[in-house]
Amino acid sequence: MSAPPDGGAVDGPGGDAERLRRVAVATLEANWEHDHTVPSRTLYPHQWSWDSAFMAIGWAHLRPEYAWRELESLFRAQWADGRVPHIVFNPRLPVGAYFPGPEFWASERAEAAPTTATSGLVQPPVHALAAWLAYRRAPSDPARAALRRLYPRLVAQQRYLATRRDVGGAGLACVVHPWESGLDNSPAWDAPMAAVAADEAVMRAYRRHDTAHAPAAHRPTDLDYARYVTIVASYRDGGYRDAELARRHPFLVECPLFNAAAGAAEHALAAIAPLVDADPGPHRDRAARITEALVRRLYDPATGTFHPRDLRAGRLVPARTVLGLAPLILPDLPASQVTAVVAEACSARFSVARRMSRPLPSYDRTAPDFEPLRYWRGPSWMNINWLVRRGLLGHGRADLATGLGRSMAELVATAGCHEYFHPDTGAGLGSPAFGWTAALLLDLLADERAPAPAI
Ligand code: 9WN
Repeated sequence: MSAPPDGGAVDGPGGDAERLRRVAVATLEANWEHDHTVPSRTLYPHQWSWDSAFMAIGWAHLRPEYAWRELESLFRAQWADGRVPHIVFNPRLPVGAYFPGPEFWASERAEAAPTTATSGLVQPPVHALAAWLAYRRAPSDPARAALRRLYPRLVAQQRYLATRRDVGGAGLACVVHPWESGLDNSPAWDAPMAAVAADEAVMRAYRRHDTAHAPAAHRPTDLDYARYVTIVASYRDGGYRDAELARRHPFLVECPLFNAAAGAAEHALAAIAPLVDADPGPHRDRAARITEALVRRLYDPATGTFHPRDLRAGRLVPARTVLGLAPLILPDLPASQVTAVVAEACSARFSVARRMSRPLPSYDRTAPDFEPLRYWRGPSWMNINWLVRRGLLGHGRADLATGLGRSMAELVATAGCHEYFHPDTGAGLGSPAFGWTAALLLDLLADERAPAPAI
């Protein structure tokens, strides 16, 4: 698909948008698995937490009932303490379908875990936003009934993060593993990960599944994996309990994307509350507190962007990654931070513009260690672009959101529903039939036809 010369919508008279929509629909349908959507049949054949939220946003355009089945199946695996696990394992799959599998996580040994095998980590809490967007896209009595069932679970998810995970005591949740951020090997984690003592030899005891399906040069390294399993083992061996994390856990970071998602969740819950006879007031208060804490703890006026805070080292991580742009999704982000972060997005580091040839990379493209092929260290991803586009729209930058949206649609039109993309050439990387790429493309195409209001 070539860019419309007049800057018009992607669904021009050529019918490209319809072709694109069909590709997305076919991908999503092919990844549906009895009550959820797999991110990828090969690389990630189980249910992932934030993927499911993005899938629900896509299903709302196609089969709204699947959006609710998707979210409800995920929340059936919610732990008694409120955590929503980042992987829910499909018991029908053979051992070895994914590493680390259920035998490594051993969730059955943890007090708060459900009977279904899950991981013990979480992922960015984008689910309340997804539930709200799915409802708004296709309101109905069954949708409202599903919202009513989900609401207390969404509230419990937020409570878990706001209490047990507020290790820094300053009103932000911390992630205890890079997998919790969703941006596993982002350069944002290099400094805190370097402090995790791990021996690459640990990996001799395991077989990585990912490198059988994707080139090793596009994936995290063996040393990354050695640290990933070491951090999980430490958490798991303490029963995945969060008490005393500050004293004993090797990786503790306040992430701007994770906390922006938590803030957006409170805004979404405030919108949902009146539909389920609940009080929106507490959600509005919590949303305001999260935004205030994000600005106070994670914004650096010297760089004009947000950075993760490494709680063990007691400092902000200097890397300028796309995580720093995520607070744009907060409708109440103060104007001075909006201006600064939009400037960061439009800088040579991320190149957002009214007319842009490629979507945002995941990392500062001017950094010497920018790696255009390696996973979250450079490639472009649809979910992050989708979030930033929402943020731009919400802050009155429809001009930039249009440029970004168009570059996203063109990328998928050329390369297909890949997992991630080379940020310069646009070549498709990772899994070729990736769930959230398809789901969020459907949302983007619908939004281009009839823009939805912010939250
Ligand atoms: C570990 C499923 C998940 C995404 C993450 C992405 C990747 C897993 C992996 O795949 O992580 O959770 O095996 O690399 O980084 O964001 O949710 O699509």
